[in-house]
Amino acid sequence: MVDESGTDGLLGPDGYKVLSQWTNPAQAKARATELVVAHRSELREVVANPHLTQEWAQTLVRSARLVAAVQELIGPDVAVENTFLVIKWPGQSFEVPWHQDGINDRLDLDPDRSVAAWVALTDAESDAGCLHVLPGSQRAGYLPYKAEAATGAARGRALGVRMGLDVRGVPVPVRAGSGLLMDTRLVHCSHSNNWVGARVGLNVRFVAPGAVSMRDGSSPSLAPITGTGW
Ligand SMILES: O=C(O)CCC(=O)C(=O)O
Repeated sequence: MVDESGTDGLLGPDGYKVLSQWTNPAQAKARATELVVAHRSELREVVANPHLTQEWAQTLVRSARLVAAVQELIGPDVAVENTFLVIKWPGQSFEVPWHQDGINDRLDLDPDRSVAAWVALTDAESDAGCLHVLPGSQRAGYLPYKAEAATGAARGRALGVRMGLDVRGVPVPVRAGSGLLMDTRLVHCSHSNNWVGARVGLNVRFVAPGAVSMRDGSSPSLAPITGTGW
């Protein structure tokens, strides 16, 4: 198992919290239906950074309750560093490996100035490929990772953290319109969707000023949500 001697971080000992009703379930489901219709013909599974081009995502990342919950954690000035839409089609194998949201080949995020949100547009119960988390894993800090196999990388999540085969994690089922706030070091994964309908969720990395360290020394590309310090 991982060494857990580090700090609890912004989200306390478990490293995550359920965020109830950032929007109402009916509105979330209506959006999910539109996305399912738009992407059904090619069974598209991931869309990277929809907040840069798609109005629904620009609105979603500005949802008042979501932004207020993020501000409570990282302060008043908030920007989006990345978004990632995942559609898990029923019966299609799509495993997202154990990973941490705050580190990849391009950058790492200061866990005291950033937070990952996963927001559900459909109900995400255990059989529908909800997130599984390892509570307390954030205390180990960022862990070594490896690139996922080619199919996984094509799906846009290329980073896997090696975990023992016996590590199962805790499923966190949430309803449409709710979600999770996670420490950017929290190890999490999700399994395939064996429910009858598509499971749709958006991952959002929110940052405060100075949270992003780019490996090549460049400036991060951020979408400011609140504040002027950008
Ligand atoms: O939507 C999923 O099932 C996984 C999303 C996730 O873990 C991520 O984008 O970091």
